[in-house]
Amino acid sequence: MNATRRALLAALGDGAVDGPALADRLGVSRAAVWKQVEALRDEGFGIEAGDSGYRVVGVPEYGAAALTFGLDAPYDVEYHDRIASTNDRARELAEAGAENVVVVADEQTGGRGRLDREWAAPAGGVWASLVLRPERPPAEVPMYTLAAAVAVARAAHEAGVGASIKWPNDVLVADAGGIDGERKLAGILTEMEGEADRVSWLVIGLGVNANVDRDTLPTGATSLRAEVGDVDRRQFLQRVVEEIQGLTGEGADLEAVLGAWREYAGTLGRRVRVETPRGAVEGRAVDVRFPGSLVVETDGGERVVHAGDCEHLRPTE
Ligand code: BT5
Repeated sequence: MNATRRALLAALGDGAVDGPALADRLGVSRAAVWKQVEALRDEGFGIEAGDSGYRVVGVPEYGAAALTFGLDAPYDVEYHDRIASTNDRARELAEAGAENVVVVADEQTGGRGRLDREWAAPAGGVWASLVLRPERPPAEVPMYTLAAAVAVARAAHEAGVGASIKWPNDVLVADAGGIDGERKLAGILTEMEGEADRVSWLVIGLGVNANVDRDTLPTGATSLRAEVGDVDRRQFLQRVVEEIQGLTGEGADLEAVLGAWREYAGTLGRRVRVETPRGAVEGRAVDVRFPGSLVVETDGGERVVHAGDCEHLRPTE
């Protein structure tokens, strides 16, 4: 998206603004403003020209301009109707030096989960990948995954779905018929490149089953549509991006993410089995600790797990 259009969307997001003031603010001619306004109309924006200037009265459902309009976070949006994987595209952009971009798709044909598992991503979901370049050590990156899970859980709650987080990155909804009584609503795939002391780039991939039918998803999955009906994906994704920005952006205290995570944690207090690269750890999950590790009380004492696949066990198992 070019800078003029981005600035125009930001200005219109603040309320009605007149042509000359817009031209001034954007540093372009009034004719150029008019041309951009026409282009936004062509994309489905309703823009009224009244006494007080241009005013947005209708926003398209989804897309780059729609997502940029009113977004309270410093992100550029790249939108695709269909793409193999937003994470792959985000990595490409990251490797070329991009920062603060969110790649969004309506549908993915080669969506990936962790460890190269497949991620079903039919049209109607919220499939998005953020490119960040935080000045932090790689060891702190798991906190970004936790923050993303909190952001999704919060947005789901606001949409009326009582979602909880399974350590570290699954957002689940309770359902007696699901796997272990829970169904997966969303997953997060964080990828990065960095030196020993500093992250070079970070990609946070968000997969939220939004306006999709349950029968187009793997067994054990659920969607916002199945839980509460369709949501406004534009608002939902904007909330998630703004929340991630609030939790991890400039000036944020990364450790504070732990408190927010505990609020939505479904794992704490549960019996769990975590498959780690160094074998399975089984016991009661008691806490989460900086930078995102799970503390498990086992028969052999307390274990701190940094990475792995976590399974919630039934109390009797
Ligand atoms: C995840 O992996 O949960 C991370 C998923 C991240 C997807 C996003 S979408 C945008 C971005 N672009 C990408 O290509 N990826 C990211 P993991 O914990 O490994 O879980 C994968 C497992 O979840 C699969 O093996 C299936 O069992 C299950 N699964 C696949 N698709 C699903 C879906 N849509 N909803 C719920 N579960 C699903």
